[in-house]
Amino acid sequence: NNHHSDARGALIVLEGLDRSGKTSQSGRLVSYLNGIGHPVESWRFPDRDTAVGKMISAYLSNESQLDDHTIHLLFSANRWEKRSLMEAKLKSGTSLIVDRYSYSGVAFSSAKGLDIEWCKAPEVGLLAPDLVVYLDIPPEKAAERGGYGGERYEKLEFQKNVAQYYKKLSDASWKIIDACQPMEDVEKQLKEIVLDCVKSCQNGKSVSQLWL
Ligand code: Z5A
Repeated sequence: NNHHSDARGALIVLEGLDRSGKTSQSGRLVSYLNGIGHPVESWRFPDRDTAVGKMISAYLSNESQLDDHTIHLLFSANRWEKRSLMEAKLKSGTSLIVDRYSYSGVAFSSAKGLDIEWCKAPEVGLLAPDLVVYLDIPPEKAAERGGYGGERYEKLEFQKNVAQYYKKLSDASWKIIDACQPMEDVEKQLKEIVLDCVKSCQNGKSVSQLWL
């Protein structure tokens, strides 16, 4: 156990299209890190349990209608309401594996036609991830997995558009994993990348803020 007093947790974000495997892989990562004695929690955005999260959930399931700007700001608010808890967890040495974050916020809203800079603005000041892993899958392949449910964004044409915005947002620091591989292969690659990141955060590197 190399968890010592000044060690902080790592903020690790998984991004990717719907059905790319984020949920499956974050579960596996958490078991792995716990198994080697590293404190870790699995988080996801939207967090549908908060008051804001309930509004988002109703919107996604088409039970309510909202203006595109309004829902964008709610997604962002849903991250802001978790910011201080997130920071406290990291400071206390717990790593967070987060299924979707600001990049989903910007990619999905921009794909609807909102200005990308406008979309980034409310994210400024949120905690910057130590690592972003993009689970890369062609939208057509993702659509074949289990089939889309009835949620608002689960449509092939829209997912193709989202993929383009993810590309615009990505930079050289992102780790891209081919998400069409068998789950075990994706898992193996993820573990290596994530372990490196967790270790690098234990050396006192401070948490920075979006948007770089
Ligand atoms: N959204 C937004 O607009 N703005 C924001 O700020 C945020 C989100 C944060 C809800 O997200 C929607 O909100 C989402 C973006 C938008 N809309 N869309 N699309 P969510 O997190 O609630 O839902 P999701 O992440 O899109 O869906 P998901 O179904 O949870 O996908 P996933 O986690 O990436 O995949 P999975 O559940 O792990 O796997 C899906 C299926 O594929 C399942 O049957 C697996 O067994 C299978 N699978 C997974 N990996 C493999 C491999 N490697 N091979 C074969 N089969 C696999």
